[in-house]
Amino acid sequence: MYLRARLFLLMLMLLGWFQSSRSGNDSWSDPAHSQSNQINPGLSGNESLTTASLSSGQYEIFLPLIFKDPGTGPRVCPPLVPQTLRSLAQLDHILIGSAVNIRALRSDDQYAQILGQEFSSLTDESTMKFAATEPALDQYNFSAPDAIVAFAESHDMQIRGHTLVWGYALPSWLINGTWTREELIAILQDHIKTVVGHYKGRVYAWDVVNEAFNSDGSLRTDSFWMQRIGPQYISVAFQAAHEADPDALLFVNDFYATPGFVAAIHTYRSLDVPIDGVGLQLHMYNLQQKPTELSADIGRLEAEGLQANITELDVPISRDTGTMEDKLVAQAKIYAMVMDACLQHYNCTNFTMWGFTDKYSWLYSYLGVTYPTEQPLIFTPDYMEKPAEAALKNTLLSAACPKQ
Ligand code: 9MR
Repeated sequence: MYLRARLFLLMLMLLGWFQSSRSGNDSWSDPAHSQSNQINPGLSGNESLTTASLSSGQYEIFLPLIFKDPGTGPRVCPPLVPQTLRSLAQLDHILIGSAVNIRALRSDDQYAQILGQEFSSLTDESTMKFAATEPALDQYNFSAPDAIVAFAESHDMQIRGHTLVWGYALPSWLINGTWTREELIAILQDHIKTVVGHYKGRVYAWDVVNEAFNSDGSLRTDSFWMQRIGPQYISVAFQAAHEADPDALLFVNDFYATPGFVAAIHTYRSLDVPIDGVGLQLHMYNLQQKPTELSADIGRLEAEGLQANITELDVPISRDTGTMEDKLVAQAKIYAMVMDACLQHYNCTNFTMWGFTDKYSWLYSYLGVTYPTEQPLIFTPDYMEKPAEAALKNTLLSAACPKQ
């Protein structure tokens, strides 16, 4: 079924072997690109992520290659209890992440403690966006994201930067100003270079462009950037981000990876637009849905040599019918199925949820519903494990240690 992907993997393995035999190293990691090891510095020895770098036009793609041995599993398979999510995810060579609410991080000690303990990747939910980082032209404010980045670093967590170019979260000076197209291109370039440059070497991956595409791969026309700059804003944004931090992985973050969408990304890459991966948001509103398509989506990206990250998973339940118990079981199944789809593919390297505790979720204000009617995440408001959290742990452990 995944013949193309397997052939591609084989090609990468041979390339890695060739590189390692040329350099005389036992490991396949490419020391010239510390980004590869930065993906999860907690790994070592046989458990390390290994990378190959591929030339694609004028830039290189760095792909963590994840080697699983379903026959024997890793050397050490721990009991499920008392493993953390991040230690189990490490067995499967992926990062597990959460979006972070800055107010909660500053005011709720238990929130901070669980976040640092359970997750190996962190995404700033709001404070890296345009309106927050450049509230006035050429005046930048990094105090909130600096605090989040410092927290992540002190807990050995990787940071996904979110997001540089979006049609929302824009400052009024930008929207209401009178700009020529050339001035807006310069504003966009300056903004991206300043923000990415500020976090150079500290943010390992950026959601450069957010929600820019329709499902058929055409560009959305309701975006400020599309309306004022035109389609070129995509390449302008990626080039600026790449110049500011050539080692950062650069993502398109969107809702899907349909054939049309992946074909569009393919075209950009063939024009040397430095796109390393696609973030799949996955706000999954329908408990009855079977994310069976997801594995195919990730596989399509894999066949293109693109990383796939799950970037914003949450599973709202308030629109569904049934008892609360049924809904929580159905929710857990969806979390497990998404994780399973991610673990099936070597290019799926980061599994991030849009928060972790039902104490804080963007969906309460968005849907106008309160807890417990809505509860889209994996911990209760008092930080107890929900069925979804247990399902994720079981899926992670059984993928890494199938004989247990
Ligand atoms: O969850 C985020 C919310 O707190 C912010 O107010 C909002 C606007 O900045 O953005 C929300 O996050 C969005 C993310 O950045 C992009 N994908 C959809 C997310 C939910 O709206």
